[in-house]
Amino acid sequence: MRTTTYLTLLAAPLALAACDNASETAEPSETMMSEGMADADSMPMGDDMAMMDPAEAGQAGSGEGSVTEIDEADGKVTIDHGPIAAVGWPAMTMAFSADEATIDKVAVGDRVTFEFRTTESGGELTAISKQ
Ligand SMILES: [Cu+2]
Repeated sequence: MRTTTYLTLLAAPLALAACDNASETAEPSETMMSEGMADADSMPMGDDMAMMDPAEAGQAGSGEGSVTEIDEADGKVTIDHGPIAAVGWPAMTMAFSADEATIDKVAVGDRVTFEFRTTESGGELTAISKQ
């Protein structure tokens, strides 16, 4: 009887340890899967980039496109731009925030080259010039 009790006491912590190991190995893959799905959900940017992953903010990029709209009151320049590989953006039409001096350099219909940095809500123009 003594031996049996001893083994039972030993077996219990071992079983718990085995359970812990099992859940530890299962968790990382579950976490990676759900993160992957979240990324996939936030990737399509369409016309508005509000869904962009905030972790990507602050990247610099440059592109080419056409100015389709200017909103001086809101400080926005909307550009129909081509793909921008540096930040992983497909071609799209989107509004960039821009200061007054930048806005004054362009007009609707202009073909432009521009530089920007990404922000949580999309992008902010740092330079723009007519082609
Ligand atoms: Cu864009």
